[in-house]
Amino acid sequence: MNVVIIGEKRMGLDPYSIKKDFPIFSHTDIIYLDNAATTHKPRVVVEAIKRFYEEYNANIHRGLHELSQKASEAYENAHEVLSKFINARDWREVVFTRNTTEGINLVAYSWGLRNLKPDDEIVTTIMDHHSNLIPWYLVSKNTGAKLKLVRIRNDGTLDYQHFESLLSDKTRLVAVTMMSNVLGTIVDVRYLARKAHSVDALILVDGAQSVPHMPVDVRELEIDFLAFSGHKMLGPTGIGVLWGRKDLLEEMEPFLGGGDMIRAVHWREGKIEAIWNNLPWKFEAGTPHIAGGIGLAEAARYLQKIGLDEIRNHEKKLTKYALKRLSELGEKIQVYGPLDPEKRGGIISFNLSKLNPHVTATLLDSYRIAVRSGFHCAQPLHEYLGLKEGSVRASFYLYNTFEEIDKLFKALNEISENFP
Ligand code: C6P
Repeated sequence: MNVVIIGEKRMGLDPYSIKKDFPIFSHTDIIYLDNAATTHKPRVVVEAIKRFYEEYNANIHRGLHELSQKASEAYENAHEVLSKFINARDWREVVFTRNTTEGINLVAYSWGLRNLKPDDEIVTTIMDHHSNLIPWYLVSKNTGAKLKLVRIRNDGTLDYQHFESLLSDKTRLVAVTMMSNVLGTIVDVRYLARKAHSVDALILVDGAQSVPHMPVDVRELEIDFLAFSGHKMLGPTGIGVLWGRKDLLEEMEPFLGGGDMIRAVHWREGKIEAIWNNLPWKFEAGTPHIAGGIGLAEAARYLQKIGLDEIRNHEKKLTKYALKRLSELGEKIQVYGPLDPEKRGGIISFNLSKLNPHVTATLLDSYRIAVRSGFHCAQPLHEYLGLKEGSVRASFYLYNTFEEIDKLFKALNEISENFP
């Protein structure tokens, strides 16, 4: 039982019992606060992958034999599970990619390069990850389209007024993160989607940090594309999702060419003639990460069983508590991002005065606390904030406890006393 219920009242999830579902926590006592980088895997995910390799390993869509049929069915079913996870209309709108980065690049190459012209504009934000900046930078270099960046306000939230001022009938795409991997800022994607559509632009959402931590419903958000990674939501590395509106995916040309993305290839009058496969296979060229897809579906089932609302609530409480404890360090610490836990996820970046973030992270490691330090693949944001050396980042998930936050506080307090 991972959710504590007293009488009829749900008391939130129990991270101590959740920890027992994760084999890694019986092998190490490290306090893991690096969940924005990647997350641990519950036993059910590891076992689903093991079952595939041990019991029905085969290639998909390439054999009439029993094993291939079974593998194909499980892999196709994984698309269905993920489509329900984000409330897509149709499982065929779910394309398995390697990760968020590949999903965004797929749209950049298949849609951006073919559709954008020199007068067009792409709007993204200063707090976006390199994965949602560089593909659009490349597209703008290749097409001449202009790239515009929305600022953030002093409290770390998106400057919606600035966004509106950048939007015009030249805007063809809004590419935006739903949660900053540095500030934890949650972006009102539905609002941006409505505004983008009002000027006939599309909206692509980077869901790498939001999809694992809160309910994300592509229909309710009224968005056009959503990319996210399996490894940040308890699934394996090397598998991710690009969801796209079916009519858009149908219109787009394939990203990669090869096996399975093709229905037929003919050699006629000295020329190749190719007919693309149906969605989603049109965008899944070559043998895919079959075990990864199966493992990701198991991760999604596990998260749904606990409940994304429960997870969001737990992280909100952890964040509120962590912000309070860190504020006890007073002048010795600078914490970035919104102070209101309603406006942010379980990601807190900070610096201890005068200490290089890598030094702080290394010292925390000696306390057996895992955090990340540096630019977190969001260097423009750090430059915008004047943080030349980057920041230290603690990021939480469903298995983190208040006790662990106390230990983080204690360690930071000792470090700041030793290195005033
Ligand atoms: N951020 C972090 O430590 P990939 O690497 O493709 O799975 O995810 C890319 C990505 C895209 N958008 C956001 C908002 C992200 O946070 C990430 C990954 C990790 O912050 C690794 S750099």
